Amino acid sequence: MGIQIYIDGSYYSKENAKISVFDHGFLYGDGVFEGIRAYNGRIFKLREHTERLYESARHILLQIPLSMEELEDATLDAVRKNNLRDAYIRTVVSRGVGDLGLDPQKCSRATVVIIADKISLYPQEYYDQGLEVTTAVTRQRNANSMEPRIKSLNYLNNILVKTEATHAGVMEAIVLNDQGYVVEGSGCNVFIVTKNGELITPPSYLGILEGITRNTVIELAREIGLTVKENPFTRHDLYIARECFLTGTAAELIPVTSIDKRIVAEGTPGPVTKNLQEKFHHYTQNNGTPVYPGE
Ligand code: PXG
Repeated sequence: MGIQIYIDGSYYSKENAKISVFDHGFLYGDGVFEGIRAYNGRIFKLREHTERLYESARHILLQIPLSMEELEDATLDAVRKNNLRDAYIRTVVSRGVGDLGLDPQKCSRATVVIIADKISLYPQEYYDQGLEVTTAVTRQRNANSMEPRIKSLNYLNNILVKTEATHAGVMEAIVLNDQGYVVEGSGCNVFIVTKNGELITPPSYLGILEGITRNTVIELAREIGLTVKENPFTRHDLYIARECFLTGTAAELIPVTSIDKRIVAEGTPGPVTKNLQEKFHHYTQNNGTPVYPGE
């Protein structure tokens, strides 16, 4: 039996999990989402993801027809229903069915979808040897028009960035904002280690999605005594960094060993990156909301 997908309180097979073409999520990208992981039978940072979803929804005046607790229960249930221990969970809340006009008030009820599936991991060699990346020509969308802190269904900018990476023959591209500051990847956050041994990541006010993996890595880094700063930096700082890595729910913590064909330091993952990878792995295996009773 294939996976069972939650739509508005009922479960459907993959073939039958369908949404109306009049849903404004489809017509306009009007909605919000989360990508969440479960490790070893526990959902990682469930409360943080749920809060971010509700904050994104709040900004766009989208009423989620469940309380936070109800949505968390539904998320746990969707993982349980599919007998998963390690999972990738995609929660989508779209504006719902309306007419062909823009007006969200014509949509009477938001649609809630939870897809819990097996994770397709990045190949192990990326974690061990690191990724080659490029910097994208596409800039970050301006926070005055579409705030990057909203995890909305409008991911076209990110898709264009990902396409640039693919065309360059690499897995990920790093995005700058309209002022030339480094912000993030197409679906991940960016860190560098400077020659002073400091860990730097762009501050959220520059226009980034404030990653939950990012925030966890900042905490873990501080616990081991590293100086962590949320400071703006440019492409030049990327090129002269001693280490660089990406973080995200899908990527976890992946070293970057080449940027626009410039080798990062020795071209192999550095000691700070490797240490944090290990700390992060340990953390994910031992924290989270249990999916199965008695665990
Ligand atoms: N920035 C952006 C733009 C993202 O979409 C992150 C940072 C990292 O945030 P978290 O909370 O996951 O640490 C994301 C993550 C994928 C994928 O398949 C990733 C994301 C969304 C959709 C797909 O890599 N978001």
